[in-house]
Amino acid sequence: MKRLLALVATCATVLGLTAATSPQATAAATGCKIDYTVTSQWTGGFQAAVKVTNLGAPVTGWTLGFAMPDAGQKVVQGWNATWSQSGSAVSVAGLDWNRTLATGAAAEVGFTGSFTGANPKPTAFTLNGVACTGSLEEEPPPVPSDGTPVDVNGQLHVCGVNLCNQHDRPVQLRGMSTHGIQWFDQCYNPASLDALADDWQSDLFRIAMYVQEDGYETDPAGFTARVNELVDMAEARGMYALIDFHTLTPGDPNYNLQRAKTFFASVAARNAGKKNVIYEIANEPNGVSWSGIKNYAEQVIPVIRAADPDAVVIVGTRGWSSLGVSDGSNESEIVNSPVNATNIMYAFHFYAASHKDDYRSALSRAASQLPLFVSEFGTVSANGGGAMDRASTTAWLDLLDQRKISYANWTYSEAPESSAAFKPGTCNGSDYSSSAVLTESGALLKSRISTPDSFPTS
Ligand code: IDC
Repeated sequence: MKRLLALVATCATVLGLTAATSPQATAAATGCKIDYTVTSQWTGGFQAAVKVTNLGAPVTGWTLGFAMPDAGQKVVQGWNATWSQSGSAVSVAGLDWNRTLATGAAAEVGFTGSFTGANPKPTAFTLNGVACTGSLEEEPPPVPSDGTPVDVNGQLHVCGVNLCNQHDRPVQLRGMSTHGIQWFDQCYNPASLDALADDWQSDLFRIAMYVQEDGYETDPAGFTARVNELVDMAEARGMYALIDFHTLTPGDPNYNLQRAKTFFASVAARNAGKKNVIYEIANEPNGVSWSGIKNYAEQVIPVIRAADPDAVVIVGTRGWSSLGVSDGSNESEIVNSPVNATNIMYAFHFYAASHKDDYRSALSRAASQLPLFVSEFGTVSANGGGAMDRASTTAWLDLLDQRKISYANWTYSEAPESSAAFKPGTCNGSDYSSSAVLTESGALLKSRISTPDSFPTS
């Protein structure tokens, strides 16, 4: 017995020394759990999601290791971490914004890979060198709640940095934005809205009403009436309607201040009794300071509140709704000088092929301080075209899901550009449901939006 104890003591000393000299000495994880899912697979390639839950002490910096059992398996591109592979060993290091993991907290990373033989699940997962032997039990899939998104969630409000439902619990709305309704009005009809609600299981329908570019300013009464019609069509299908006053050029929303007051006084009075309406007062301010935007918001919000006191209002941010990042600033200008109003959120927009890790860091940082709503984003470049960036889009959507940040994708339309969900010509027909009418971006967004919601019901 004595000999055994001595042996244990020697081992402990050796282990202690090893820990003290290892580079991960500060990160004392004692265990971890892995959820590994192949999210899609095609000939020779696949995409996988890896969720690592830290079951040990909090870590401030982590490296996830695993082995690819088949010699043909290679990581092609990874996200939400720095990825490397040497032989069969894969090493995945956390980034600035996800490097801290409290006990019980999880990081979600993903990658696309290639394979030649079989594509077996990786083995020997470790977190900072400690084996991930935590239970590999599948979590029960979220139970879809009965009823439409509006039935289940009712009147929304802002609580802390979250959007909350009628049970005062955080929710994430996932949905689509129209293109400019002055150009693609034919795409918004009973069949296309049915497809959005039923096939896409969308929670949200953003109505992009441009103000210039042949929009609202050319026919205020006509555009106001059309927006109201679209609100009703969303309501009839249990979806939230986001009324977007789509200012873009000129970028200073104050240019449209009088138009905004007239428009919002009208739509807020008309829709005050509805539970499904959210107001977005300025799409993408640009070439204007935060104080200019704040000044605009503090004049428009009271007009809305006077008619519809309890609706959530979204305020656009500096630098094309980038929280100032695209102008070389950041969220601190808002944190230090927030809009003087309650029940508001701030817009953050991104285009996945143009905006990557530095924008994700900014969003991640800002999300713990400000209520954020991604009222527009694209899977492509900021000009609405170019190649879809699957890896970056997936990284973004994983991050938004993790933070329960609501989003609307640009666009639910047949515009001849890669950001559109439908192929050109779709809106001349009546099929909005088959996969044949979807673009690459449409197919990706439909697959993300149509997964079950797990809205809290109490
Ligand atoms: C783009 C449309 C394009 C149209 C242009 C006109 O995709 O067809 O010609 O507007 O202004 C935004 C804007 C949004 C842009 C989109 C893509 O909110 O209006 O739509 N984008 O450029 N911000 C970043 C990208």
